[in-house]
Amino acid sequence: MWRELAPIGRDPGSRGYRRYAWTGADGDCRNWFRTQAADRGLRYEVDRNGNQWAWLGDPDAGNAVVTGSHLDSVPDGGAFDGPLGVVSSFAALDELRDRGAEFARPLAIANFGDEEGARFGLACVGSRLAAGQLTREQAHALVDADGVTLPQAMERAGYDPDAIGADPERLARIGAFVELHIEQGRALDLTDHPVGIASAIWPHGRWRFDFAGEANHAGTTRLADRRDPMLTYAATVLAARRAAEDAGAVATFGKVAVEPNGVNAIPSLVRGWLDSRAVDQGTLDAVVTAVEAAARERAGRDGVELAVVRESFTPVVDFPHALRDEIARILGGSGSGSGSDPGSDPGSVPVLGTGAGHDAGILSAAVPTAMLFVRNPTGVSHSPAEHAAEDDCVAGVRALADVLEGLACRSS
Ligand code: HGY
Ligand code: MN
Ligand code: MN
Repeated sequence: MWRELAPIGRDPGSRGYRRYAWTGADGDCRNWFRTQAADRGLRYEVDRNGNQWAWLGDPDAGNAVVTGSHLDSVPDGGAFDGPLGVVSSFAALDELRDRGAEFARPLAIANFGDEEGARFGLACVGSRLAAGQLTREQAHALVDADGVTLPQAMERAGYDPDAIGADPERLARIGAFVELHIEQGRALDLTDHPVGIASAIWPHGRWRFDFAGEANHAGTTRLADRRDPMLTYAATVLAARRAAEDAGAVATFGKVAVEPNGVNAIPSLVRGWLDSRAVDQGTLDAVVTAVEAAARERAGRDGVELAVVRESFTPVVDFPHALRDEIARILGGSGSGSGSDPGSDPGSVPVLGTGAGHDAGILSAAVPTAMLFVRNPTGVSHSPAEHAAEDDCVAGVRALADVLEGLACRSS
């Protein structure tokens, strides 16, 4: 499975993945998913929002145990972020069949569309639409860097953009959603556990800063006469780092767009996207407020106009303790809050928070959700260098199989 998926959407130069929503690479990933479902005799569905489902048993029986993740990537993302959860779900089902497990509840494997928001700027579009956290109108307003709207992109990929929207009936079928994901950090690497359980997801969001100045000649315009938005942008990036350090949070300007983007032209406009995350809402608000204040102060000195737009936001997610602790018991640990420090109780499975967003976080508002993390020896993610050891991936499949068996199967 892994080897069949690996070449899809991989850039030969960077060796990173470019699997953006509703592109050809996304379509090839979707075909891969459908083939895996068919190969296992699973009932395949694609829902009104383009999320894919592979069912074992009767979905209408309700109280289903669902697992899965996403297949799309960030620009030049790694091979594991998303796909490890989907591949491990199919492999865990194969394992359960090898064990002769008998299912007492329906089981589904899901691929949620556009989790990374790499093309249209909003994270978790497929799961947000399903959970009613994004309206059809809001989704239709999404536009990519080439001016292609989300509806146009969906239509070109053969999907009906007017069908998208909340899907409460579908979510009502779900009794529990468990997402396996490569850890995007090194907490597990500090323990001798290849698998951990998620406790929480930090609140996080994306803000677009538009710095509007005055285009002019780089060679003939006196410094005093300039209204250069690049200066304001640069000062804001440095202010973001200071604000994050002061607050024990994170802040990143990872994407910037310059108009007209000419070497010998003072820009008319610089657009910078801030990604900021913090352990709680108050801290996150304080960081973003400080960054915006610093940007406004500098804009005033540079004669630059500033507009700030929040493009994506996910509040803190506290995974429900009952499901979390049941999973910890299945995996053989005490679990119940075995300490935020993953190494706190060596006998138990580590329970750890994360600053990375996930579909399990979005769906947590509608259904009981949980996450399993697979050890990432370097912690690197959102990079072609992202990697997990095969033994740890196998341990993840076995752990997911144990969890699915414990939740969905008759105790044999
Ligand atoms: O950005 C994130 O936290 C996730 O990878 N979408
Ligand atoms: Mn990601
Ligand atoms: Mn992910």
